[in-house]
Amino acid sequence: MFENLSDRLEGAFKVLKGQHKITDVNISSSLKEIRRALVDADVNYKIAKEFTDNVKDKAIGESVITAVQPGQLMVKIVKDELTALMGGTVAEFNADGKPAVVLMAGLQGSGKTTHSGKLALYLKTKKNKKPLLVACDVYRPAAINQLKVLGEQLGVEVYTEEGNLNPVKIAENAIAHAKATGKDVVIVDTAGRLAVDEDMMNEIANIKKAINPQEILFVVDSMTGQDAVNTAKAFNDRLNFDGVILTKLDGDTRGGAALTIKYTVDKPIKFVGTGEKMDALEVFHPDRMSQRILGMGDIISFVERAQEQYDEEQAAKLQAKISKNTFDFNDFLTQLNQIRKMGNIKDLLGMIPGMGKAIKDIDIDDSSFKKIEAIIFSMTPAERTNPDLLNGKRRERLAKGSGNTIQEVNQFLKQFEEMKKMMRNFTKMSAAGGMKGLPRR
Ligand SMILES: Nc1nc2c(ncn2[C@@H]2O[C@H](COP(=O)(O)OP(=O)(O)O)[C@@H](O)[C@H]2O)c(=O)[nH]1
Ligand SMILES: [Mg+2]
Repeated sequence: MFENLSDRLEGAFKVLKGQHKITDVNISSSLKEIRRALVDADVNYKIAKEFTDNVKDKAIGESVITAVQPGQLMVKIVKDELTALMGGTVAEFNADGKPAVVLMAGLQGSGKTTHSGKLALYLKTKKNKKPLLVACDVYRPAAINQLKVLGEQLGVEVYTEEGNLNPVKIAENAIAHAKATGKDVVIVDTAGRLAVDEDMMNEIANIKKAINPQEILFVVDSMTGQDAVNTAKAFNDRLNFDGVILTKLDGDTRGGAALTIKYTVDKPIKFVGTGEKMDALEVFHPDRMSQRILGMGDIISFVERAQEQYDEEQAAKLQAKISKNTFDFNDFLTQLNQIRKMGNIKDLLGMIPGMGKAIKDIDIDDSSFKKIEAIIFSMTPAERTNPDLLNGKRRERLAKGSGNTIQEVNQFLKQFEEMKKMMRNFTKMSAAGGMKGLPRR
């Protein structure tokens, strides 16, 4: 996410490295770099210019009174300004109502249907709501089907009227159905077009008028950069929407849309989509996002994500196994799955401060896990619980069975032993209450 921008900004701060004071001269080359970085991230020039003007004002004002290094000071000021540019604080998503009605609007392919599903799951699991999904993309049978499949997968009812080509009527009927069946949030998925056109705008405006939604969410593909911002403007002029869902952030290396939508239409980003899976939805936090952009990581989101998936009981068992040195390959598999449930590995690691940069060029994905899994799956139950059994002959068999080379098997087994050792040290350390417990040599 936003790798290009992160790199470029880092370069801009380097200009100030080793300088003891902010001066007109050194700050102006740093600011120029920041401005270029923003423009290359697909931020409109006028916004980029205003941004660096603000940063300059603050930097010159503060440098007189503060003793911190100019480079660090700039990072802090830029972080605060990025946060402000993206809206400053978290924008409330209001799902209270009897029922609350949410209207999804946006171009075709922006992610409306996918995010209708994600939102339903979010409301169901995190807000304890009973959502109803409504298929108002009536022109393509495949679109109705797509929503039905999602609903089934999520255990959320989907309201459809096959053959009815009047989305306004369907939406009205759906709300009546929601009332009759005790649903408290109605999420209306609509049809998009490839580009902004009058028919589409009329249709969505008519739906809005008929059902009076309390949240109109504009769904937009972040990878389209400036275009996303222009489309947002067109939709907002017509619909006066309440908030934005910025999708496909997992594929966005530049960040222009995330940075400038709020500024341009004065409507907040409420959610971001970070993947195709149904749980790849995050509430948008401007401050955490600017920290991520500046490579400071987002440890809060990381911990939250971990806590959601964390099973206390399992963790206690694991702890015991580690300290008794009986952690085996079965436990390892369980751990792998636990991590996997948390989402895209690379995104996840990128949230740890300093890690994003370190792993930027390394290929970490599901397939590296699959390799390891294949080795473990090739083991007999006895081998899985007792790694010491794995002599040369058995290792050869594992290599053949898993489609790896013998070197790869050896390497994994070595890593496994090292990891075990490390985990034991960690548990000893925490048991002894911190650094005191570090193993002595
Ligand atoms: N990587 C990624 N893909 C997404 C995301 N949101 C949607 N997609 C994909 O984008 C495509 C279009 O999404 P869809 O919901 O059908 O768009 P719609 O036409 O607006 O309803 C589908 O292939 C989705 O799987 C996201 O946040 N990340
Ligand atoms: Mg759709």
